[in-house]
Amino acid sequence: MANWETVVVNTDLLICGGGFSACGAATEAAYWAKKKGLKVTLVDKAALDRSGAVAMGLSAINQYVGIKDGENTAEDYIRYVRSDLMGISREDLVYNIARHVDSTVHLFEKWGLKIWKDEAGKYVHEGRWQLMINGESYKVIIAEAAKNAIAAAGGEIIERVFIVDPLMDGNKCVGAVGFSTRENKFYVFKAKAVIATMGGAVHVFRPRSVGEGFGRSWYPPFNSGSSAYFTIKAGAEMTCQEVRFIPVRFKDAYGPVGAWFLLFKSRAISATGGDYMVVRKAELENWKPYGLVKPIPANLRNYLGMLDTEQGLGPLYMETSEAIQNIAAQFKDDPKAFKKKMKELESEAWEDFLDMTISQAILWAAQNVKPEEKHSEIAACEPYFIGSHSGASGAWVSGPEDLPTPYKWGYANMTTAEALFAVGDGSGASSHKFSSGSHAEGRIAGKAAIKYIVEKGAEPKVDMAEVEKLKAKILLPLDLWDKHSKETTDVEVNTNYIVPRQFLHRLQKIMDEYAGGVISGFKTSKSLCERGLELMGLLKQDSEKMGARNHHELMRVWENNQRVYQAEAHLRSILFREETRWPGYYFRADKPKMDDANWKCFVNCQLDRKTGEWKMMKKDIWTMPGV
Ligand code: SFD
Ligand code: AMP
Repeated sequence: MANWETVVVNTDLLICGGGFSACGAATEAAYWAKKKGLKVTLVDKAALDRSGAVAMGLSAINQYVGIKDGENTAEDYIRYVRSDLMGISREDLVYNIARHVDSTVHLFEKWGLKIWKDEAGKYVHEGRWQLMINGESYKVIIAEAAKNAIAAAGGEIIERVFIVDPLMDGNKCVGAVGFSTRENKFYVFKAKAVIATMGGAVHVFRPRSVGEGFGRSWYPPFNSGSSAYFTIKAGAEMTCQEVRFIPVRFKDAYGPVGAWFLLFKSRAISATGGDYMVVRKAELENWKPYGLVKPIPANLRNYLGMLDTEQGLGPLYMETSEAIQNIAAQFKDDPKAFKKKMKELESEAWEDFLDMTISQAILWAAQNVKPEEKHSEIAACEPYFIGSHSGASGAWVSGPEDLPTPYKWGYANMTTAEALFAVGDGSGASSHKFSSGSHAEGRIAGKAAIKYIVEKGAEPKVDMAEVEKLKAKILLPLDLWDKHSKETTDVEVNTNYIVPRQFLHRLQKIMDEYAGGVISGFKTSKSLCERGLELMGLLKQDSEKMGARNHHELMRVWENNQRVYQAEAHLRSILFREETRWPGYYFRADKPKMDDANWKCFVNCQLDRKTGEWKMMKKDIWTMPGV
């Protein structure tokens, strides 16, 4: 076995991940931990200042309810999420986040985030729930607050350590193991409670950007399903694993569309000029009641565009120039004011991308796109797993203590594995939390986890013999490389190992062709899922044959292994749900209709840690009384 030092870290609370929800958890937990003399440790695979989905910054805060000013209520937010997810949402969780998210946004502002204000000093809204920000340094600001809180409480932040597996004592999570991506160090974290918040999963499906564009995606390619893997491997129940997210984005550089649709009031059109949201309105009848709600659910918006594409009406375009001209038109009688407004709109258009998807601005420049003069191509992306945006996959977590929810087993956001909490992209069925809601949910879980430790926390019992076995398994790819890489002239062609990139392509091919990826027009069926699972079984056998030439490739190996668990949970859940509920995300071609009578329920799944068998379950939908 590779001769790596074992570093043991003892802590009370372990936060795995350093993204938006982790920063929320750290800020809140450190506050309570300081009062109780407890230690909080946060571990991130990257550097906290620029890790996770918000690494590049963002141009909007997508969840702000505005309760203080009477703009909306938390109940309004429940209605929005319920419809947008075609009836499938954990209303207790959505409510809990919605009632706390505004205070999180106010904290962001206090910490230095610039939120746009109008002349009357009110926040500038992009849409009903979204606020415009100058957000290039969004993550740096939020990370700074988390760092300060942990430092003030005497906690620890460990960067560039990749968390692999949970440590379990029966059904209780007692820590985690991982490895440094820079040094020859294997880490063992022993904890009384653990929060799993390592983002969603990207590159499970083959991306549109392959070859020279490989690595480009809308969601960050470095989020590889670690949250899902961690909670699945802990034996926790998972939910909505079939609910992937496919966003429509500016094509090839994945620039977000929200500001265009909501702030600039732009239309999207087909190549022949038809506005698919208008032309195809009748299709929405087939998906009622959700199809008739405003705003039309994200998957249905996608679906109408996809119908155009399928019928040869692509490419689709965002009518940027028309939108800009429409806004500036109010100044048409004053040439000076018109020119000024046009300049302002032009810079807002570029800033939207420079704040969060810089490559889109670069692509615009490369393709001579002037948004005020020329429309720009958009397309549906490859599927992602993101419980915090308009997807819903994640762990099944306990609801808030003060609500009459049936899904409650003690502590808010605790999974069905004791002492293991999940938030952000890691917790399921509570969509539309975005950056602010993820942070708020992190705060909720941070506080609950400290409460758990105070009331029930016991010294973690860690079986060090098991840890040694895990260490050998996790470092095996380095051994394979060392032993066999000199046997061939091309180190990437070897009968004793495959390199992580080859394994990743195989996984992506299975998902793309059998689970409804881009190549299959997002369509799948029972037979395709079954064949996909068969091939996945063979791929899993080869997972022990990945070789790694250095720390970086060792991380790639484990990212791949984690993606496989997310992929399998997805295939099994799509297979289990015998209907099509989210056209535009995926289409069960053999069950092309929504079936509320049998399938208006959550689909949950659970891996038996001892037998390796998956259990599939239906769970009832609970609606908030009076909402
Ligand atoms: O418009 C390990 N999001 C947007 N949210 C908004 O509020 N406004 C926007 O404008 C947004 N847009 C947007 C968004 C995301 C992206 C990528 C773009 C545009 C281009 C969504 C939010 O960003 C998202 O909801 C939250 O960030 C989710 O928070 P969280 O904590 O669940 O995930 P994370 O922030 O990605 O952090 C993950 C962390 O885990 C670490 N990690 N650490 C240790 N071991 C491992 N094995 C690990 N694996 C991962 C990561 O390093 C990171 O720290 S718009 O398009 O919608
Ligand atoms: P996006 O850039 O697509 O991630 O969108 C940012 C925010 O705007 C999210 O809250 C989306 O749900 C919302 N959004 C995007 N497009 C639309 C639309 N056409 N109608 C209503 N809401 C939208």
